[in-house]
Amino acid sequence: MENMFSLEGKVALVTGAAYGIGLAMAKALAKAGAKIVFNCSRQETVDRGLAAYKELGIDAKGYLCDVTDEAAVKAMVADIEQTVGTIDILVNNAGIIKRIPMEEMGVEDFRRVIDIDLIGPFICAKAVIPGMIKKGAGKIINICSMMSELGRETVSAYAAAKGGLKMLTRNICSEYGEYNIQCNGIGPGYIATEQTAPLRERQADGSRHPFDSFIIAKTPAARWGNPEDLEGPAVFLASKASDFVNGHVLYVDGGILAYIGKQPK
Ligand code: NAP
Ligand code: GCO
Repeated sequence: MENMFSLEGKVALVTGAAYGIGLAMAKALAKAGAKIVFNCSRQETVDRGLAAYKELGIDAKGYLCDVTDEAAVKAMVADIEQTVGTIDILVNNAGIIKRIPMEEMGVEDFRRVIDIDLIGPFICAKAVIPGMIKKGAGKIINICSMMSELGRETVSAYAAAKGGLKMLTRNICSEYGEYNIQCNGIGPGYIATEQTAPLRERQADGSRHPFDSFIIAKTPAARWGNPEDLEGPAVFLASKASDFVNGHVLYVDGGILAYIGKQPK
């Protein structure tokens, strides 16, 4: 059974994996035996990630590469294939959110979120698929969201991107399943990272942020997720254990999607 989850000899590219959910998943993939490569769009974040992996005893390779820059992504993948090996596992984790009421949101802001959260995963998947076809196997894991299923105020661009990412996941499954490439999604619930920090900020009187209380009431687990909650799902979808799982989005949300929510006291 253990071998089923082994990633020994595999090369995993985890985009945006300098901290947060990406770092946690990369750490787990490394623990299962994978060689980790990651990229960020800012040098200081690449450096932050390299220091974090060193601290964890993981010999990761970092690239300065914006996932929306197709030429840069192609060059990064070519360099990885030359210096590390064919990419066996791609985790499309890099992503941003802009919380702006739609009627106030500029089209450039909307476009930037779509570029990073949807077109970036397309660009990265397109770059690694030829190598996976040549190798006769591959795993692509797209990091979706609750917003792949649900909307809420101020996140129109993000929800549109993550909804699209769910369908891109299903389409890669449909188009490349015959090459033994499995493409699945992970849909994290509300996870305590820098991206959601504004939603958890303590109020001036020390009380919980209203959104924090809202999420606690909407989650059967009655807690925010931690990046570590994504470790097992990532190893499962990256390993032989999921070779017949394709086009699926695995929600790791503490049960939010199944629950109407607790009646406020
Ligand atoms: P985070 O803490 O904001 O980290 C995002 C990472 O992506 C950073 O390393 C960032 O580094 C990188 N990144 C951003 N834009 C990039 C670009 N254009 N090219 C390359 N790298 C880029 O985010 P997180 O909370 O860990 O979330 C990670 C993923 O999970 C995202 O796709 C997010 O949408 C998704 N997600 C998060 C939650 C949650 O509750 N936190 C829930 C569901 C889904 P640079 O800025 O230096 O590029
Ligand atoms: C928000 C949050 C969410 C989370 C995540 C939920 O503002 O609603 O940032 O979008 O990031 O995507 O799954």
